[in-house]
Parts: sequence; C-alpha cells; structure tokens
Amino acid sequence: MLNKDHPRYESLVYREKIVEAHKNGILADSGMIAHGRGETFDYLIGEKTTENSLNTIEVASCYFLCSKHPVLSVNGNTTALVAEDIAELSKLLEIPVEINLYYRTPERIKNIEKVYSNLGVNEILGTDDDDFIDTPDLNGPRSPVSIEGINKSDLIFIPLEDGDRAEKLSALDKNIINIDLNPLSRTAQTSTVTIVDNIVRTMPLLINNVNNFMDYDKKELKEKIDKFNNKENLNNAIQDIIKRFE
Ligand code: PTJ
Repeated sequence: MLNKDHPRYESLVYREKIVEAHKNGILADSGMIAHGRGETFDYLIGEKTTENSLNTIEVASCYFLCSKHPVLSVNGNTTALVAEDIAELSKLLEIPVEINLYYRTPERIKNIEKVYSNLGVNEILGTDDDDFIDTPDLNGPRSPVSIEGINKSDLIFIPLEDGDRAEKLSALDKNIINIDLNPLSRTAQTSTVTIVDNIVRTMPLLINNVNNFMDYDKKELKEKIDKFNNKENLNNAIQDIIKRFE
C-alpha cells in the first residue's frame, strides 16, 4: 500500500504500474531498466513539462491533424504507463494502434492486444494475425510492420524506444513523433518531432491540444509546423538540463 504523503508518491505509483505490467506479461524485463533511465532524465529536467516541451507538444498535435494516415506504435513501457491515453487518442483521431516490440514474443503480443481491445480500440495492428512487410535497411524484431499500418502511414508515433528505427522510417519520407526524456538518444536525434518529457505528463496535454486544434484551418496548423525545428527543440531541452546544474 503506497502512502500518499510520501514525497515521491507519484513516482512510486508509476513504478508500481511498471512492476504490475511486468507481472502481467506486458513489460519486457529490460523495460524496468528503460523506466529507470527515464526517471533519471526526468530528475534532470525537474520532473515538469518545460515551456519548450509545451510548444513541441502543440506542434506534435498539429502534425497529427495534418497527416493522412497517422499510426500509434506501442511497446510494453508505453502500454504499462499510458494505455488509456493511447486508446483515447486512437478513438479521437480514428487511427490504429500498432504493436511493435523489440523483445517480441507471442505471449506479450497477446497480452498487449488484450489491454487495447479491453479499452475499446477499434483497429489493433501488429498482432500475429497481421500481414507484415520488413522495414528497408532495418534488422531485428522491429523491422516487420503491418502492411496496412506503419507501412502505409505518413506519420508514426513511436514513444519510449531507442534504436535506429526512427532514422530508417524517416528515410522512407515518413514523419516521426517521439517522446523521450533523453534528448541525446538516437531516436530523439533522428525523429521529426521529439517531445522531451515524461509520457505520463505528455499524453493528456497532447490529447487536449488535438481537441483544441481539431477545428482549426489546416493552413494555420501547417504554419506552426513550418516554424518548428527539431534541432533547436533538442538544444533547448539540453540547455534546460544544463540550467538545473547552475
Ligand atoms: O516493449 P519492448 O519489447 O518493445 O521494449 C521496450 C524497451 C523500452 C525496453 C526498449 O525499446 C528499450 O530498451 O528502449 P531503451 O533503449 O531503454 O529506450 C527507451 C527510452 O525511453 C530511453 O531513452 C528512456 O530515457 C525513455 N523513457 C523511459 N521512460 C520514459 C521515457 N521517456 C519518456 N517518458 C517515460 N516515462
């Protein structure tokens, strides 16, 4: 039983979610290590959404609303922490959720699929019943993607992963939105839009922004997109960390 007066109560709640997801066969063993790395970077940014990231989340919502076929790619960590928000965003935008795992096993796929089907997600791709095609120049378990999903998409949301997938998907002219507390990771560095924030804070803000901008003229949203530069965004995020040491 967690004590609500504990100064790190929220952090403990999310740790408990991570442990629970591991027990339920959703989280990879390494998912615990990934969460710990995230916590470290969250400390460094002050455990709050920075002004810079608020702007980046706004830009990310504009990308979702200006794209033809966005897909939400999910793994064990994302599912453990924010499955409800992913389901809400999927329903709001009427877009699929595609399961894409680094530590892929049939059991984990089934367990994760069950989470999203229980939350009422309409289209769940990337399960073992799907038809797959390899991502060019990408080896490993993340390479096969759903022919109707990531393969066809023009915008892919890939929170909480590291590796070279963002770079290979960008090379196919797809826009990539990533959430990563580590602004130096390869995925952060090669995505189109990198939100340097904790996914548990980002998702409700992202959903609010999508709701706010839903009826805006696309031209206005594209202007916001055009003003954005991911290198500048990442430099700002790094500067925000440096300032914490001063
Ligand atoms: O479920 P699977 O099999 O696909 O495996 C998923 C993990 C996360 C285990 C796998 O992709 C992995 O090993 O990832 P990495 O290399 O640890 O990268 C995960 C990134 O997510 C790191 O840069 C962390 O800083 C970041 N991260 C972790 N927790 C959070 C986070 N970023 C935002 N919010 C978090 N809560």
